[in-house]
Amino acid sequence: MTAQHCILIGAPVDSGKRRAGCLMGPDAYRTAGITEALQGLGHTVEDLGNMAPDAYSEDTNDGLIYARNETIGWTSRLAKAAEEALERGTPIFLGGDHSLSLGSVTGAANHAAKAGRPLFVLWLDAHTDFHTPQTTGSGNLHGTPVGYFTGRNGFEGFPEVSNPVPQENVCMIGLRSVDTQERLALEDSSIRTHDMRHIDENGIAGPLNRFLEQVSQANGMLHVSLDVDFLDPSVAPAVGTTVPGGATVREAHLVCEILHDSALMTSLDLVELNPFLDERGRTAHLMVDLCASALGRRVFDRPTRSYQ
Ligand code: 5AB
Ligand code: MN
Ligand code: MN
Ligand code: MN
Repeated sequence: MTAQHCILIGAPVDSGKRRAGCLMGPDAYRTAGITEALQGLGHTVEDLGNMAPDAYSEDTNDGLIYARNETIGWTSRLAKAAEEALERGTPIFLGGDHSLSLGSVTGAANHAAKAGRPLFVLWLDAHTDFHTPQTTGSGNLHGTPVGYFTGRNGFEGFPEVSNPVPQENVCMIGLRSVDTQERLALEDSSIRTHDMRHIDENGIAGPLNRFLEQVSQANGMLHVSLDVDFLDPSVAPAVGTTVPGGATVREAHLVCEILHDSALMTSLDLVELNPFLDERGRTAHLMVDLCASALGRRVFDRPTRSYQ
């Protein structure tokens, strides 16, 4: 296994929805031993501590969109953090709610553009997060990151997306709660969507391997965004948006193990953990274990799969 330089970026973003608690996520991951787990696999770990948003004008929260300006402040800060960290290692964003991915993914896309490589995004989530501030029914921006980084209209006032991720470079797995507006827009797009029924009928490895094949053939960089609610709430209760019927512990580990064997993942988000809702740290521990699988923890070695 190749040792990597893992750069932990604490992103205590709590502005993407009204229910508070994700701001405790980064410290919960540290308490659950993320640094030690990665070091134990032979990686070097640099913890940048917790970031703060760029300066923003105060939110009034009298319109539909909740904490818009604060989220804008986070977006510009985290985009810079992603771009800088990718110069030196593998950034791992410790969330924070999913609105942090407006920043982490656009920063990764800027880096990839400078490196002359395409960026691909694997979205592991119950939701598609494909809203724009115009289509959202809840006004919660954690439901909009994919809309933003693929360059949809309607994000006036947000940092300009200089390098939108092409729709055909986005693959979603784990879907089981999609709003009508999102579904209509997705049907009109070339984003690859795999709902839980597809996983039930065909297994989770097939769509993932097909996507990784595509990443490899394009010599792409790969950003992985893991939302806690990708997992079934019975095994991962520490999340505000529980949707039954999610991935099992083994399905999630298999995804991470295959990701590791592919050697294609270049950055990672761990998002939506709300430690306030956890049961004795079990969700935080599971997320740390999944991160470890993605960075090389295994029972026995397997021959490395070549995707060329
Ligand atoms: B998450 C919903 N589509 O827009 C909305 O957890 C849920 O980051 C968004 O995936 C869930 O509010 C956002 C109903
Ligand atoms: Mn999400
Ligand atoms: Mn760069
Ligand atoms: Mn979700």
